[in-house]
Amino acid sequence: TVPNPVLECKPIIQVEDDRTGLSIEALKRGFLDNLFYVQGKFSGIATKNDCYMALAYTVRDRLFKRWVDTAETYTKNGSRTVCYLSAEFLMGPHLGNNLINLGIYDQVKQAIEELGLDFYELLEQEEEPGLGNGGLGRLAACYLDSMASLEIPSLGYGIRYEFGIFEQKIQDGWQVEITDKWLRFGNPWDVARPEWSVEVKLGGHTESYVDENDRYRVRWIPFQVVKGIPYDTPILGYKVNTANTLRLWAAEAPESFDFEAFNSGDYVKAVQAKMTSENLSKVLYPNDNVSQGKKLRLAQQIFFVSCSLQDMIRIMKGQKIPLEKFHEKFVIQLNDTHPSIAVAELMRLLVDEYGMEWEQAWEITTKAFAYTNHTLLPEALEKWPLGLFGELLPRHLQIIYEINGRFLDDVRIKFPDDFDRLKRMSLIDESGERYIRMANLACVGSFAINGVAQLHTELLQKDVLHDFYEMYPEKFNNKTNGITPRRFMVLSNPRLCELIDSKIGNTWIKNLHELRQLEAFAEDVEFRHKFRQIKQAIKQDLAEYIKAKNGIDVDANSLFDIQAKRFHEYKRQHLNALHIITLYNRIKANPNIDITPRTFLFGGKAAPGYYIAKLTIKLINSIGEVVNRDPDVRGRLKVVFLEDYSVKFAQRVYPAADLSEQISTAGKEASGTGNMKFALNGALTIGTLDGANVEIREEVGEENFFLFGLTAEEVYAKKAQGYDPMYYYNRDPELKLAIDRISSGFFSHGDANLFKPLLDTLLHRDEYMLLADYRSYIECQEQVSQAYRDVENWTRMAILNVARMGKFSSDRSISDYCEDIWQIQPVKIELSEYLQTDV
Ligand code: BZD
Repeated sequence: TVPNPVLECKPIIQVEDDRTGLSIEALKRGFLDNLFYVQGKFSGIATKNDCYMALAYTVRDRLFKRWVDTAETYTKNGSRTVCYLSAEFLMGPHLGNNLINLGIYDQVKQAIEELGLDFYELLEQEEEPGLGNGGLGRLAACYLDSMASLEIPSLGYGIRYEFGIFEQKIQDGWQVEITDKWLRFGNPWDVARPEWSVEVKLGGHTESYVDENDRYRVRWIPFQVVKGIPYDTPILGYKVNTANTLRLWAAEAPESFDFEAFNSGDYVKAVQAKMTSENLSKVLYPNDNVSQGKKLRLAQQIFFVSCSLQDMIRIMKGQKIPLEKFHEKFVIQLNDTHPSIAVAELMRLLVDEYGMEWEQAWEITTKAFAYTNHTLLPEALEKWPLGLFGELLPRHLQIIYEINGRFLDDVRIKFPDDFDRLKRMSLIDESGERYIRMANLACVGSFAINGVAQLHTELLQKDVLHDFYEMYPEKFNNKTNGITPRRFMVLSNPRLCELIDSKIGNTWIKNLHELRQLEAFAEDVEFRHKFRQIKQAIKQDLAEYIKAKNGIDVDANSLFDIQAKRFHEYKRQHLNALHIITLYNRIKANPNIDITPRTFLFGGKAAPGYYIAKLTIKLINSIGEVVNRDPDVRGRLKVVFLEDYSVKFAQRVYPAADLSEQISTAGKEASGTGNMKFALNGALTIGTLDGANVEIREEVGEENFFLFGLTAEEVYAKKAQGYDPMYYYNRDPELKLAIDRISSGFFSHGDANLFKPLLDTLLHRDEYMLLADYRSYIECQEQVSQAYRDVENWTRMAILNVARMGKFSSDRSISDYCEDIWQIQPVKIELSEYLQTDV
């Protein structure tokens, strides 16, 4: 390598205070400087977006020192590093979060206000990177925040989708999808690193050859090569010097690609090839909890996985660590099976590209990977048709055959003559059309396998991954999900935080268990009063937003009953809808009935191809149209659909909830994380014994949780007996009336066909057992309504929920991963003298 004078000498760079100073004056100068030099505007003609950008750069300037020093420390120390591989990172807006984690929120707010600008308006301006669908992508984002806050060296690796999750519009009650052009005004938070680009091969065929040492080798002649360019975003820890990196790959055609076409003058053909390459990082697949089996999706997976593994090898070379120590330098967490092709890709890199023996490569690989499963739903388990797989990844197919052959030998030895077991465990499903089973590959290639809540892990062991549990019991462990209190309390609920801080100080933000000290204040009348006032004020704000956006008047004194999450039948938004109709029917039967006023709020997107989910959105809007204007209701019930639910919007919604709807069929929701965000913000939960609900109830106490419905075991038992939804329909007149009201066309301007597909699934299959749980749900909701009337006791319960949510900090989750799986310790970052700020 050529000596690099810039690296050899290390001058003290003298930086203008405008770049780093934290005084109000310095922040103001920094802002104006960025407005001038980055946006090229003077304040007279600056748009709101110019001001947002100038502010973002002002904050960015102030975090770069941490970022550079963190990278330098890790590089010097050769620190062991967690690589979190995820096809999704649902980060939410960066600006507010960075202000919180840098601890400069108040100063910056003051500086901006002194410049005569509206600080909140500028925060609102940020276009959020919606690079995820829901829980899985948001979990990855919370984990990055906690890893940085706990000073754990880590890299998040994923895809820089040009179009993130679609923007949802509601037209005539239906969901309409609009492309999410989040990069249209530029992204101030990431930095391209073209010097670290890598190439990824796709398609083509393989050849075998004998190398100079007489060894049998395979080489892959690809049909196409794609270039991956990394874009780095700094991930600040909370009140520590650590700033880790989220590295997202964008696809491009390599300059040299198809130069034949260029040379032969077929310019357009060459440019077309460039476009095909760029397609790889064009768009996020908008499905949550279902695998579509599309070739482009597999191409996305190998693309970011191969880029990331090559990047890790580059880092090792830079730190002069021999490749044999790969698993000591890195531990790679697979966020579901989406990146699980990494098992075969690392084998390929080690064996084919670096000439390692199979056995050693396998030893390294199986010590490097750990796999998190996020779902029990069969339709979400990824499997790739063998033909499709082999066309795109011919070499990986051979490697998977080899892994499978050796693995099945092990199974045979442990379980002789158990042929059915071999068929079930094989990496290849040969029961019909042949498929590669990605969960099986992840299980075989990883040293740890975890579920995301206790119940979920138990069900994995009992059912979905039972054979693997019997084969490798020592690999299995539970890691209950968590959420970051920085974004989902400090940033989103400043009023509640201020009240909490006034009683117990602010160290709970780093150690959420300290919220327990609030238990004492549940008995304090004055505290309860303040707590209630805050909730009320937040509800009022949301009511005003709804008035402006939906044109609906909602009463901030009514019970805010919120279900906000992706639309999926297993999450049972339609069970909630049946409750609304039941209350409405009671009012119609007796307009003077004494009913607790409620506002039903729904938010969430449906996968564009998921018809029943979209029809459920239409149903909710149709119910709202009728209920919201019926004079008999007298405003006691309101139904509102909150358009385009996103992280940014979620931050407004959680603090405003009285009641959190967590009503999935038991055994279907792996964990849920919205359930935690609501409860931490003082909502009570109505829920089934599913996912993390079980543990939330355990923590907050059963008297502070509204439980209903069948247990997972009862669900299985009922299915086994032959479940008949009509039995419930015929026996429960209120249920029958609710369903009949829909089918008669009452909510659809007389159209009796509109909701037929939805009702047919309910009455004839009811896979998710809404009818079986209906009565229990309705009765439980009656308890909720009664409880809400006892204002003091409701507040007491809400406070206890907040006080007892300590377990659900993602800091706790990450500490558990560090101890039980990753075997990694924190690395303290000392800030260097490299930048001198007082010139
Ligand atoms: O992961 C979710 C589960 O449904 C939740 O119960 C759980 O809390 C979170 C985090 O562990 N799963 C997803 O969000 N899954 C997906 O979004 C997804 C996306 C593409 C393909 C398959 C699943």
